[in-house]
Amino acid sequence: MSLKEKLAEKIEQQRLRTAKLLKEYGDVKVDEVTISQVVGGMRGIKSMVTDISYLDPEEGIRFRGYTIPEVLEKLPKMPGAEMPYVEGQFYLLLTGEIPTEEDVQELAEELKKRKALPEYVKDMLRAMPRDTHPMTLFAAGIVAMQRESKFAEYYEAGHFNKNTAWEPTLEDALDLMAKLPVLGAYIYRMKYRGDTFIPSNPDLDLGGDFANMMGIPKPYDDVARMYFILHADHESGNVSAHTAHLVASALSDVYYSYSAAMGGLAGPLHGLANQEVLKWIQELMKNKSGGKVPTKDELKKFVEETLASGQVIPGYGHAVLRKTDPRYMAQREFALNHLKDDPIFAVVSMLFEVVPPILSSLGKVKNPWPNVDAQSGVIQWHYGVVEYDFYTVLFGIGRALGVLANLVWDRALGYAIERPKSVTTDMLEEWAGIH
Ligand code: AMX
Repeated sequence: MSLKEKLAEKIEQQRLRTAKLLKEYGDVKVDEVTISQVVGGMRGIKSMVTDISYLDPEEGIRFRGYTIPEVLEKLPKMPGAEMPYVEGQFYLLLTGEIPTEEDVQELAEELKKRKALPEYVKDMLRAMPRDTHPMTLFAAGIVAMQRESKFAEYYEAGHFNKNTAWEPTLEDALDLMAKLPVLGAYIYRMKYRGDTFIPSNPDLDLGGDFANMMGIPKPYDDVARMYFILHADHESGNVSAHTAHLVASALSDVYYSYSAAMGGLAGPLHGLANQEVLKWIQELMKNKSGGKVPTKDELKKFVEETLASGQVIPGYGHAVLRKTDPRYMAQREFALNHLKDDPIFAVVSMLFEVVPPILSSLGKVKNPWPNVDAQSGVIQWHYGVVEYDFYTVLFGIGRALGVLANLVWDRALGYAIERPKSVTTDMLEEWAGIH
């Protein structure tokens, strides 16, 4: 059964479940909302649906019900690879099923046909100032390709129909997913490698071809696969996923939606944190320990100084998680195998011992444990991707796997345009009994 046929079958079943919930149980209460949630970024309010992933505060992310160790173990791998095919993760997120090797190959072939980057995107990127942030180039490249949207074409032709709208959305999702690694590598080679581009190799899988286009030898293909799989999704309330869902709820296509999401991912409290971690560690090594691995006492002092200056410890804490991020642990395992002698990894490991007790002692940090960003930058640096600014682009390529799967399902289930209600401070004071 092809991916599209499989999805059609799953969508039909899921529509029945959603329709029943709406028709018979629409008035069932899901949550109550407090003033601190309304003022405090809607934290924790249960107000969205997604079956692509679920973030348990204690256990971390589950992709379609599977934990990270399960995903890394169960998804098909190519002979000799340490990490599964990225295409397999995309298939899992789209359909909810662990693909067979054949399913993966079919999807990989589909993506290969779609990966050419339009020439006008390259021209546009080259016309932009070279000191433009790579996330700006990435978001601009995505929105520039909006003219390719099959959903927009379908809508403009007057074909919009709630039953079929997911089909052109799937086409767009496959097109964009195929092009994002090419776009990312193009930006990298243009900006940091003096316009020396390496063409895509049609024989390689998504992770392998990304490493090829970046110009980085093995095991960077496995690093790319791991990075994209781990960053694929983190349920739907985070800034990038929510932004894409919100924009798409206006029936904007995936190009508009995903480029908007990238604006959110570029923020320091979201995707930018992975570059902050590395910057912070290198500043410590340069200024405090003469370029060497610091002692535990030097490290503690640096952590305390950072906090005293009013800054957060990058890579630690999370809005939802309350334990060490399993994405941190998966990357740590890889680093323990491949980066044993890397001095920055030595500091990352020491921070894992030093930071949590200090953050806990502050009494206000809800999660003193490391998140994904505490570990990912050091691995990129080790393999020669030393341009911090680029790390969020890598995050953006990976995050598309989950966000695009969600957008297909948003259209399939006919989710409504988002329109939460805002209130005034006067109203809050009145409800609080202040007046
Ligand atoms: N260092 C110092 N203080 C921290 C902290 C950290 N790593 N994490 C949280 N705190 C502080 C908050 O600043 C807040 O202080 P305040 O009351 O004085 O403003 C207090 O602890 C309570 O915050 P919280 O409820 O525990 O966290 P949050 O949900 O408000 O914020 C996050 C979550 C991630 C923004 C925050 O932990 C943080 O800034 N961490 C560092 C940046 C980072 O690693 N971001 C990456 C997140 C993952 C991702 O999206 N890629």
